[in-house]
Amino acid sequence: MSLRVPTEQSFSSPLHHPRVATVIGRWLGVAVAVCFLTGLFSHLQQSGPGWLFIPTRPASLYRVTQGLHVLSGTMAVPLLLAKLWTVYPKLFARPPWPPSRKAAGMIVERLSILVLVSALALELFTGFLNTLQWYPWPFPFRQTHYALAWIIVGALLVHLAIKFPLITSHWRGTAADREASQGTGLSRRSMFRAVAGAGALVGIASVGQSAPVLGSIAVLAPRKPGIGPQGLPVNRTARDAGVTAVDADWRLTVRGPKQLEYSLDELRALPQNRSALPIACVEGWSQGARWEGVRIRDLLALCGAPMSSRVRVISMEQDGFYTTSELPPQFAADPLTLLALRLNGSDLDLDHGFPARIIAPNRPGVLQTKWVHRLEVLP
Ligand SMILES: Nc1nc2c(c(=O)[nH]1)N[C@H]1C(S)=C(S)[C@@H](COP(=O)(O)O)O[C@H]1N2
Ligand SMILES: [Mo]
Repeated sequence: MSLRVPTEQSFSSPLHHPRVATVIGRWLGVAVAVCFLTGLFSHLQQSGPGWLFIPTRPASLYRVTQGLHVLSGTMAVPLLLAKLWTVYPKLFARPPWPPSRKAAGMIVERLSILVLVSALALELFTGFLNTLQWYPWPFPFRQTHYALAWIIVGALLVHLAIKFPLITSHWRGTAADREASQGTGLSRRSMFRAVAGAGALVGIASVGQSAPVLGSIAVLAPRKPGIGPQGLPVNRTARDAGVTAVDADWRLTVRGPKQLEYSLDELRALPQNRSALPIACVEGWSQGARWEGVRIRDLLALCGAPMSSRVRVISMEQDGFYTTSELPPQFAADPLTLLALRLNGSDLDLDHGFPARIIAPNRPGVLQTKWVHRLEVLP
């Protein structure tokens, strides 16, 4: 038996045709673009650069963008696999010999594809594991995820530029394309249906984590709507956060022009307001809930601070990524932003941040700080 290294021509299926790569590439391109833009929005919200004004409306904006982020990333996985299958015979194409400008171009192209594919595969894989709240690696997830996103965008632009002539000539199916697709085996149309079907299937199996109507079939969703204390999922329990029962000498401190201190009963005696707002976790799950508590703007007024103040929120949790957060002025002043004491009609469960937590519109879950015991008005 002789072993022969295959050449590009050894793969005769018409499904390796550039027209197939173009069609699947378009779908993957849409998924990557949606994922990138929504991810950028999430990153900017969390890093909060001073120059950026984030509106507080629509109140559910972040819920939608982050739901789309996780959905498009998840759906990109089968699309990427299909795209790779379509083009892998190219791996066996021999560079022209002797070395020429064409060969050099081919090497640059190969390198850009190597970077693109490895960065995208790593991004999608670690991103998906992150939705499962599994961090089996030593590097900081968010920074790495963000850096990889830019590498992907850069490599993708190079890839699109190199392939531009091929993409434009196969953007529409031509008679020659259809001719080339005649063959035995799976038809091109069946392949497109199968790939689109696989994308739709993983989408439907995960979208229920942010669209409760589909919650019951969300087998890929680690968090199911409605499941958790007070009918709301918990991201980090009090126990994991090292927060134990809160006793009677608990006080909320508000530090502004005046320094104020409130016991829980005193907070309950202040004017109470209601907000219907979602928790929208960066990991993709989200759910609306009914909150009740004291408006942050009322606390600003009570401590003599101007309405346009930035507020730092400090948790009783000692160490962890989310022990503090900041409310930019438009968030602190928004009438929907509460120091919530109640959820869905009863006192907060300890896991949801008892005795007091932040809830604000259009805000990533990571910034909805639980177990708040101190507010500081920033100069
Ligand atoms: N102090 C503190 N607040 C926190 C967290 C935390 O780990 N510590 N987790 C945040 C995250 S990631 C989310 S999604 C929401 C979830 O709120 P819930 O557990 O009440 O649903 O709380 C946020 N507030
Ligand atoms: Mo979260």
